Amino acid sequence: MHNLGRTRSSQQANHLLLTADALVRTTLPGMKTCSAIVHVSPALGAGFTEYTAEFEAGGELGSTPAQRVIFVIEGGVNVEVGSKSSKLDARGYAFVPQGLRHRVVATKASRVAVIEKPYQTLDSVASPHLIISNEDVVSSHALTDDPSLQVKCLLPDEMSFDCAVNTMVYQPGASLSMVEMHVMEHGLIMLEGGGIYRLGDSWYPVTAGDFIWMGPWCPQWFGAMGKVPAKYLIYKDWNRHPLAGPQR
Ligand code: UGY
Ligand code: MN
Repeated sequence: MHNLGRTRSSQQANHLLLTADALVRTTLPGMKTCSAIVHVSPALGAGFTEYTAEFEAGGELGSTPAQRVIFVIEGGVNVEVGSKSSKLDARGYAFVPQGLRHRVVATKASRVAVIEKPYQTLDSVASPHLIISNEDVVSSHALTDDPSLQVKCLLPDEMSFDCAVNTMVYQPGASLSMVEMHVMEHGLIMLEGGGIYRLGDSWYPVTAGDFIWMGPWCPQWFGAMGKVPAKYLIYKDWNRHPLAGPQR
């Protein structure tokens, strides 16, 4: 089936929308029975890379030169560090500090969001620590006092972490209260539902499975539409002086 050259995907100077019909799979070094859909990387000017890893049962990620966050969208994986193995089911996640040797091995066919970012050290601040958890046990808070927009911060609010990874859930009809423009960039995977995303000077219909990159100061706004809540996983660089990077 072809779409006569049409797609919702769009690449602009300060943002990218990738939709399911336009995704191309590749294998990254070290991957075993696993493929990657690379959504964004420094090739586009981003200070991080984000990909969806699609595992067969027993499949495995390769190593990374950076710190790594994984979030299980579907399926299950084991995160092995030394002799310890931790099982992550759907919505399970892990933060692995840069340089910590580990394995990520799927226990069944799985889809996992992977975010990797070179760590920016901070004088007199200890390195961040390994985290193994599940989104279900993280408490949420309302954004800008709007109970219909709930945020869960998956990483601790500590200066040792140079990035934030959050989930955001919008009830149908809920929206960001303002058009945001900020120094941080975002990588975003729509997990459930959909709505309209304003990026730059364009408004895009978006749905579960879409990926969005927003560059620094990309004007952004989202309104949830439809009969089910819209939910996304969102990354941003965080806790560092603007003159400190990121290294691109
Ligand atoms: O954390 C954020 O900047 C978030 N509110 N941005 C967004 O949802 N586009
Ligand atoms: Mn934002």
